[in-house]
Amino acid sequence: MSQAPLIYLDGKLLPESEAKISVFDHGLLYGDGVFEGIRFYNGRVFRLTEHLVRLYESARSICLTIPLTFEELEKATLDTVAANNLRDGYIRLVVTRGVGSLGLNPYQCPKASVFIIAGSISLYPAEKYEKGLTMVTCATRRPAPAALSPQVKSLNYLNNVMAKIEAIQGGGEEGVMLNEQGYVAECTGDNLFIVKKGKVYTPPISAGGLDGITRGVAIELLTELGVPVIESNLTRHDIFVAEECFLTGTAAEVIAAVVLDRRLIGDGKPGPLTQKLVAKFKELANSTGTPVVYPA
Ligand code: PXG
Repeated sequence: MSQAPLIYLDGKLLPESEAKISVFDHGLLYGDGVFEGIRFYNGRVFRLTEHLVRLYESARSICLTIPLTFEELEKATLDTVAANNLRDGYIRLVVTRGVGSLGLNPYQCPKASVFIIAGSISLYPAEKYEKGLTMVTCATRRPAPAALSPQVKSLNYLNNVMAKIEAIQGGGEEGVMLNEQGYVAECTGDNLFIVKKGKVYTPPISAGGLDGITRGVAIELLTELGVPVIESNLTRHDIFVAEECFLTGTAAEVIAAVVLDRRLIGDGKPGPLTQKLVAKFKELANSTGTPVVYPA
C-alpha cells in the first residue's frame, strides 16, 4: 500500500489520523457493539454475504439498529477495500452503539456508528502453519448461553482475551475453551476439529462456540472429500487420543494443532487430512467470493 490507509467511518472514507470515535461511544465504554472479521483473497471478498448476515443477526440480538441497509453496508465494505487498493487482506467491520451518556442505557445512544478497516492480519507466526500449533486448556470457561449468546459477535471479547493470556502464559499459541459442563466449546478465536479413524468430529454449536463461517466451509469441503463430519460433545480426552486436530477461523484459516497441555496429538505433526483440507481451503478462498471493483 503506497499511501496511508483510508478508513470508512459513518459514510466517509477518512485517513487513519481523522478516523476517530468519541470517548463517549458505548462501544468503548461498555463493549456495546458487534463486529465481523472478513478476509479477501485475490480481489474477492470471501463469504461476504454470510459475514454480513451474521453481523445483522448479532446486531438484532442486542437490539442494535445498523444505520445502513444490507446492500449499503455491502457496498461500503467493497468500496473500502477498493479505496485501499488491496488484493489480499482482512476487513474489520465494526458497529458500535454510538455516543451516549455515562450510564449503560443504550436507549440514550441515538445513533450507531459504523467503521470499516481494510488491512492485514497474521494471527500466528508463518512457521506454525508448517509445524502446527501448541494448545493449552484454559481455566477460563466460555460463558453460558444464558449469560450472553456465544452467537453474538460482540465487542466484548474479554473472556477470549483472558483465555488467550492463559494460553500464552502456558507456553502455547492457542487456548482450548471448555463450557460450564467441561465439554470443548472452541478456541479463543477459532473452532476446533479432530480426526479419528477416517471421521471428523467437532463440538456442536450448542456446546458454546461461535457458529464459525470457516467451520461451515470446512464441513462443506470435508463432505465433498467424502469424509463424514460428526457434531458431538468432545472432552480433552478426545483430543488426546485423536489422530489429528485442526482449527478454523477467518483470521487463522485452517491450521493444524499438534500439542495439547504438553502432550502430542497423534504423532505431533500436521496430519494428512488436515493438509488436504488446508489445500482445498486455499483453492476455494482464492477462486470464489464477491469481486471488489477497483478504480481504473
Ligand atoms: N470463535 C470465536 C470466538 C471467534 O471470534 C471464530 C470462532 C471463527 O469464526 P469464523 O466465522 O471467523 O470462521 C471466531 C472468529 C482475531 C480474529 O483478531 C478472530 C476471529 C475472526 C477475526 C479475527 O483474533 N474469530
